[in-house]
Amino acid sequence: MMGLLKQLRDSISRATDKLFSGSKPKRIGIYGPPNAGKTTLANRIVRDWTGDIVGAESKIPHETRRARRKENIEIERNGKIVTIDIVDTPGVTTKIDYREFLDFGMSKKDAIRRSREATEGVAEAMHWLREDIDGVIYVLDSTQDPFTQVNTMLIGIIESRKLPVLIFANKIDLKKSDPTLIEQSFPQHKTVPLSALEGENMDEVYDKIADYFG
Ligand SMILES: Nc1nc2c(ncn2[C@@H]2O[C@H](COP(=O)(O)OP(=O)(O)O)[C@@H](O)[C@H]2O)c(=O)[nH]1
Ligand SMILES: [Mg+2]
Repeated sequence: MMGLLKQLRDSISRATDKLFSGSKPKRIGIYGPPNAGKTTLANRIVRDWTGDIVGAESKIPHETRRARRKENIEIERNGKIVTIDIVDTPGVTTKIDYREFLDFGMSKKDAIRRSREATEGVAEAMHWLREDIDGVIYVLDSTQDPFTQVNTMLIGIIESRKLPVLIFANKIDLKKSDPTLIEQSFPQHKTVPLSALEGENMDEVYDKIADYFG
C-alpha cells in the first residue's frame, strides 16, 4: 500500500514538474568516431532509465548507419527530473572504405552496400548536428589517440554552434586506457571517464548530463 502511494505521489510530482518547467526535452546527440562505444552508451542510458534499448552494438565499424533516437528519457538527479531525447549517430570518419568490411567476412557486394550506407549515415549525422541537436555527448575510446582530424573538426563545429558539450572518455576498463590524455587534448571541455560496457562511473555520467543539459 505504501509502495502504491509512493508511486502515485512520484508520478504526480513528475507530471507537475513537467507542467511547470514547460520545456521541451533537450535533444542530445551522441557523436564521435566509429567504435568509440556510442551505441553501447546510448543503450546503457536508455536501459537504465526505461528498460529498453536503442540499437545493435558491434565490433564491425559502422554498425549504426542511420541516426536513431529514443525520446523522453527521464533522468532523475537530486530530486529533479531532466527529460532528454537521446540520438545515437553513425561514427564520423574521413575515410569509409568497403575493403575494411571484407576483413569481417562480408561479400564484396554487401561490403560496398554497407560502406555506401555508412557514408550516407555520416552526412545525415552532420546535418542533424547543424539543425536539430541541443547538446552533444562526444564519445572517445580512451585507449586511442584523441588527436585526429575528425575529432578536431567535429569539436570545432560543436563549438562554433555554441552547443553544450561533454566529452566522454570511454573504455576505462581496458588496461591501455588513458583518459587524462583526452582531458589534456580538450582542456576547454569537461571530460568524464567511464566504461559504457561495464557501467563504471555512471553516477558521475548522469550528474553531468543533468548539469549540462538539464
Ligand atoms: N572494453 C570496452 N569495450 C567497449 C566499451 N564500450 C563499447 N565497447 C565495445 O566497443 C565496440 C564498439 O561499440 P559500439 O557501441 O558499437 O561503438 P559505436 O560505433 O561508437 O556505436 C563493441 O565491441 C563494444 O562492445 C567499454 O566501455 N569498454
Ligand atoms: Mg553505433
